[in-house]
Amino acid sequence: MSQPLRIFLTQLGLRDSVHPFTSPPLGLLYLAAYLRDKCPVDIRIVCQEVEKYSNDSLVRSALDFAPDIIGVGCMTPYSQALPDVIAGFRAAMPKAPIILGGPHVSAFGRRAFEMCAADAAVMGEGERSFELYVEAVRNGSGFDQIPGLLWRDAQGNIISNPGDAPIIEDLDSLPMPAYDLIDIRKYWRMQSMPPIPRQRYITLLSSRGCPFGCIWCHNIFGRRFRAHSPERMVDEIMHCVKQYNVNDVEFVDDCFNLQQSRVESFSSLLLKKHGPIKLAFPNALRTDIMNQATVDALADAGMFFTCLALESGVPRIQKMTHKNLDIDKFLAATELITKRRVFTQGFMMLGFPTETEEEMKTTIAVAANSKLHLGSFFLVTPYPNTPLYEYAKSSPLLQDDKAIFSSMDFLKSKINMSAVSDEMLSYYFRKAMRSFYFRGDRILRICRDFPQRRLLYKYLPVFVTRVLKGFLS
Ligand code: B12
Ligand code: SF4
Repeated sequence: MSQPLRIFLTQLGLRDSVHPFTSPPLGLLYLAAYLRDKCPVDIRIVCQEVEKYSNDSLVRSALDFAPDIIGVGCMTPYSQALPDVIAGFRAAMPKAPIILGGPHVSAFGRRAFEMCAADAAVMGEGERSFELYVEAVRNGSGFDQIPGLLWRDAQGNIISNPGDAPIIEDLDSLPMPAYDLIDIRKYWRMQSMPPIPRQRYITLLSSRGCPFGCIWCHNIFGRRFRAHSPERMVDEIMHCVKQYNVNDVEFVDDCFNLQQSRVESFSSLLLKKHGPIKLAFPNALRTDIMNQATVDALADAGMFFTCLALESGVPRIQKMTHKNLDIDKFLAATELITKRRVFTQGFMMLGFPTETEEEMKTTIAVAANSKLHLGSFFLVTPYPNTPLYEYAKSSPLLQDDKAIFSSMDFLKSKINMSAVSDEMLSYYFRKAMRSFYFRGDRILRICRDFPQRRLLYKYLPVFVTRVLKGFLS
């Protein structure tokens, strides 16, 4: 048997006050689990954010491992570090090929690749392409047969292979994410997506792809919905309960509840095989397809927190953005969910193309009058490879790559496509917080339903800052 290849996988990112959240690097855990099932490899995973490594320390930690291949993933806000980090890896380990993947490269494609000196890049789902790349490095067989791969030839020319990155049709055929390659306890000491103190959770992706086609949305996993079976989901949870004493599961699907029957079968199987366990949905539930049966099934199985994405309270904008959410159904489902004392956080966006002042006021009012406990308002931000980005190209800011990278943040986007001035947009962005939180009934419901009431004091400074932001506007 050949020597195992040594593979260093890292996710770039530095924690700051704008991005105070972290969760396990599920993409790298899937890649590692898949690869080690296929061939002899020795894999190390280093999450820059969790280790609090500077770019130099990250390069040193790779050098200590002496990898044969380096794989790097990141999201767009950290992508400005890519050229330096890749140059550091290259200088320290000139023989190790460097491959990029993950959300940033999936969104920016060739432009992300051109900006740094990596050897190859995968756009979209990574398992199969990464396996093919590692095989090609091992066999010295060349990269031109790997569909959709971007790579540099010996002369440094960029080659873009035809086709798309191959995807896994049967998700149950994927091994469970390689949690054994990270110290999950380090993540438990950090704040995850739900604004609730928690310990002993894992992140679970039970499906890939979403058919809804909102114009701002990423397309990492395609528009076709593929899902794990309820059996596999329950097995994954029970495995982590046994191995890591987990008591809490955080779902990061794009649309967990697309198939109601799968949701109900999962909930009843979980209850049968394990009993209720804490379930959080910081990203994953679509409200206008929820009904009493699914709400009850999830609440009985342990759902204690969910995010619910309204985005806009205006039917014209729902239609224009292809989100097509039925606002009345959103409000009805929010009520059903909060009646079960599940803590909720709404996601709203301001600054859609052509959005007027009246429409912003409507969204703020719909959210403020809803039964949501918490509300987060974001600025509409056009990411490449989305229809919204095509629209936004009319903005002069999009001519400049630097401006694009520094603008790709939902909290401080600099690309205003709405019908109001920058000042007005900024005013309503802050006013939204005041209108949402400065309500006695909401404050009472937050105090009553917060999942860890004795720790609520920890979040008081956050609430106060949010409300004050509105007053200071
Ligand atoms: C959980 C999550 C987070 C977590 C952290 C996730 C983590 N540790 O990776 C937190 C809460 C910290 C977070 C924060 C933000 N997030 Co977020 N997040 C997600 C979410 C919901 C799930 C991520 C996940 O686990 N997916 C499952 C895994 C299996 O998929 P994956 O990571 O993409 O990995 C696959 C491929 O990308 C590829 N791959 C990944 N890495 C690598 C590396 C190599 C070498 C290769 C070959 C392949 C490869 O293979 C993997 C398996 O197929 C996604 C949406 C989604 N459905 O993916 C958004 C998403 C990734 N986030 C997004 C954004 C924009 C943000 C924020 C910038 C939001 C903001 N405030 O403005 C911040 C950024 C903060 C930061 N730290 O950078 C965007 C990213 C777009 C982009 N161009 O970067 C996404 C796609 C959602 C969206 N709205 O479009 N997020
Ligand atoms: S429903 Fe969510 S995941 Fe699906 S396209 Fe819209 S924003 Fe993306």
